[in-house]
Amino acid sequence: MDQVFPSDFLWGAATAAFQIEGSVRADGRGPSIWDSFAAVPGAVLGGAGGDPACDHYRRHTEDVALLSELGLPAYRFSTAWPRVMPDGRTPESRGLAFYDRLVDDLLDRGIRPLVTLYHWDLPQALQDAGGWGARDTASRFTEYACAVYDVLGDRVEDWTTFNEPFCSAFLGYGTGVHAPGVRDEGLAFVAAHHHLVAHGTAVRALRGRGARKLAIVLNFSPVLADSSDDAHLDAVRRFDGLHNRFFLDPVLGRGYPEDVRADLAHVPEFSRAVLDGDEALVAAPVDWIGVNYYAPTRVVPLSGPEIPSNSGLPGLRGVDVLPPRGPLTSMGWEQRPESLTDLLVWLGKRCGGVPLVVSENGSAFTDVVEPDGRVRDVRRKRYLAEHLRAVHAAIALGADVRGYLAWSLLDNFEWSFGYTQRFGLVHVDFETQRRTVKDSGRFFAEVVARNAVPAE
Ligand code: GBH
Repeated sequence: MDQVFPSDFLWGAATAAFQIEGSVRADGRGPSIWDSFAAVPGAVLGGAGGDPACDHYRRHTEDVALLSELGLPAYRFSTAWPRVMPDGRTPESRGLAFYDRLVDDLLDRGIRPLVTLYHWDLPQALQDAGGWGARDTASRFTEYACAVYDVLGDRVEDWTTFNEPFCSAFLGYGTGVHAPGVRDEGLAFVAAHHHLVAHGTAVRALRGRGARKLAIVLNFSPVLADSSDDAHLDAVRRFDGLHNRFFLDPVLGRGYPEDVRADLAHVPEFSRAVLDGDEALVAAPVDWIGVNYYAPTRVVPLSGPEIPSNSGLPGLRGVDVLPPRGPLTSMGWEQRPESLTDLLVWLGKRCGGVPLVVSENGSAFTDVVEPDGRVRDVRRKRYLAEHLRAVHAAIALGADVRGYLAWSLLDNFEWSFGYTQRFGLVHVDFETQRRTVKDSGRFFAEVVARNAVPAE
């Protein structure tokens, strides 16, 4: 029996500029924090950087043709701020022209573009001026958002401000495993707040310019524990607060969660960064919430509420993260599709009428192109099928999920893992730039064509 999706369900695939484009010096592009970070020895596996990545900047026509060949009705990509404004402030028409052509190509093929304005590639010039630690960066972001909107807004309906501010702020300025590689607990929260201020300000500005659908993309990780005694429940609450509610609640207009604020008493920089009126600013209404889901997190309480966490997550105390269980992906992430159902049902209730789109979901495995030209990625195909059934189950349970965008169209630059982790529906040979649709890609194309996933 097939599990059939709603008739207007949106299917597609996602990418991000820095992960696929390459051509980091073309057409006046300025350096981003990821160019600088990748140049630091030891920051990225294999010493890899953003060039040539998938050489998408030069091969975009071929890649749009690939989307079309797979029959995907939607494509989520990000615009690179350092192409549009090489110094973070001054528009560069050649950078804007690239996205202008890309959107036209997509529309010519009947593919709906969803634009993400920020997927982690801050212009280095703005980092030099304080980066997300500086409140001014939020104003610069709004100007950048408007510059992109003014060129693409007549053809692009869906706009998302940020991809995963959690990663950009907490991993970029807290754990330092992402660019700009800063390790400063206080700054991580200041940066997080400035992302949200930028989101709210940009949503208002774009709404004022007539944008039809505005959204933000957040990453979520359902939290599991081995017991439901008070200590375990409190550990779950703490991790969930920081990981899942910290960004969501202010966007939904509820302000920062009270319990998280209390847990953050030891981070005075945070409450100092939140000015009067900021929470109202962040609360600008959105039309949908993008949900990125990969894996759950397992936690255990520590013997005291102030003991530092092994996760290294800024602000987190009294909670350790346990190793993942069962079948893992090559990232070492747990495969647990029921957590996606739980997450979507929970969000469906919490978001009170704001529709959800699964804006990223996918898995990394080691893939090889076999002599017959096929990539038999059985495990990715299974992960995909199981997670699509999990989305279907959430809809049956009442969650308002409007679409599913697979991560990713192409194998690409997987941040600090460089080119060692492959998430694509399409295999990329990084020597020859040859693209090969994987078995999982063919499978996804069938699901999309039939608007249904085969039951187990
Ligand atoms: C997404 O990030 C990105 O949007 C995308 O660019 C990327 O390629 C893709 O996923 C695959 O990684 O919270 O410190 O314990 C997902 C990032 C990975 C964030 C797991 C949270 C857990 C580390 N998520 N991570 S931590």
